[in-house]
Amino acid sequence: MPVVDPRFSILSEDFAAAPHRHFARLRDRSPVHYEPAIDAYFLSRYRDVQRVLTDHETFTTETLQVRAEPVMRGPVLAQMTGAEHTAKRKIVVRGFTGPALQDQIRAIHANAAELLAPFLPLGRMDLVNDFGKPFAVRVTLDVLGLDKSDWRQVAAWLDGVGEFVTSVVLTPERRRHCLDCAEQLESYLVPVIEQRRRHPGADLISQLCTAEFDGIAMSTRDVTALVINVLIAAVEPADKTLALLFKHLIDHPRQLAQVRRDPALLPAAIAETLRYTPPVQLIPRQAERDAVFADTVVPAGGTVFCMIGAANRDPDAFAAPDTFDIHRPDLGVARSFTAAAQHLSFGTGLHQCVGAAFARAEIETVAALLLPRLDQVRYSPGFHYRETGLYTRGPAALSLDFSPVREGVAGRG
Ligand code: 2IO
Repeated sequence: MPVVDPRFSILSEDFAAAPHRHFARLRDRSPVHYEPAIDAYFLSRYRDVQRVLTDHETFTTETLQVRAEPVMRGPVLAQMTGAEHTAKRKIVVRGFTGPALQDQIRAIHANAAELLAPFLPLGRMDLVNDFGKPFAVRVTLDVLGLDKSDWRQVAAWLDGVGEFVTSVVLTPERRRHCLDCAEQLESYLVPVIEQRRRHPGADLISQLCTAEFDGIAMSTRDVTALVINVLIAAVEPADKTLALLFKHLIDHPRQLAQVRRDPALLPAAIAETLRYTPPVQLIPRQAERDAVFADTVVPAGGTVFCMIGAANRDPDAFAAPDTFDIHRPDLGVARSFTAAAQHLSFGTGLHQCVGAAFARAEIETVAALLLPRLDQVRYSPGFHYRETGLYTRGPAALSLDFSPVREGVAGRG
């Protein structure tokens, strides 16, 4: 057995304050770190994480039955297998690529411009709470053809759903609250889904209602779960990725200047942000049978958490992994948003993120809109940077100052 500090815990405040400070020690000294309080194994090496996410026979997504299904109100894509998974995944892919994605980019641009406008003359904006969070919810509501004016209510329900799926520990009280949120979200969605089934439009909910696989249409329960899946997956990581991109660029002024000069570098800056600080830090799997990693056995039935942040900083996968470098040759920018991505921030294997192309378009469109408008962008005086979350992780806030834009000039260009 490797020598480990028995007092060290991933559930400690020390780890929560700065997970990346513990990654190297975990990879070197405790690559299969067991947490007795939650009976789960944490894997931190790139090759182990990659193995877990691609060996679908040994590591299943069955744990989502308890980790997701209760708040998704039905089975999500990631927990499906075989022909059902292939067929439904194709339907969702179609909803987020090609002509559908082109429409979505228009919605992304319009929502971003509208939300940004009031802040431009002020010269100050919290990129997380003033912009990123409302933006992500509103865009997703537009894509689904839901009423944008409900965004605050939907955001509150999604907080509960997100807390449930991303919890590492959950008290009975919080669990009840999360389930209440999910039930209310379901009651809000079901009448809309039934209506779209009768009168389909061009939105994603209508596509899900009318799409067929093996000649069978999806039930309302299936569509509800997929819609809640899309809502949480599109909302939860979006503000984090955007804020982390700006944080890293502000902290690396030379790279910020390069991206400003050459916006063609934006995809590399986004891909490197995803590698360096993945907004989704953990991906759970369940061992179908005993699995051996070096000198440790994960027993059949055991829960495994893939530590994406630690894997993405494994020196066996990336040179100088703790350096943020948009020019790193081992990033493979062109592949970074595809199944061949080198970083593991969209997962890998059969269940790799179906929304990766949408995520790229979203962050790219918004960053390309913000960068030229946020001239002289810097942290607001007295701003204290802090990240939260073990499962999904990002800045609690990102208060930025920039050169105020005179009214009337905003929105041009
Ligand atoms: C809803 C963690 C927000 C997904 C999830 C149980 C399934 C799946 C993910 C991401 C991001 C969420 N898992 N998206 O990790 O759809």
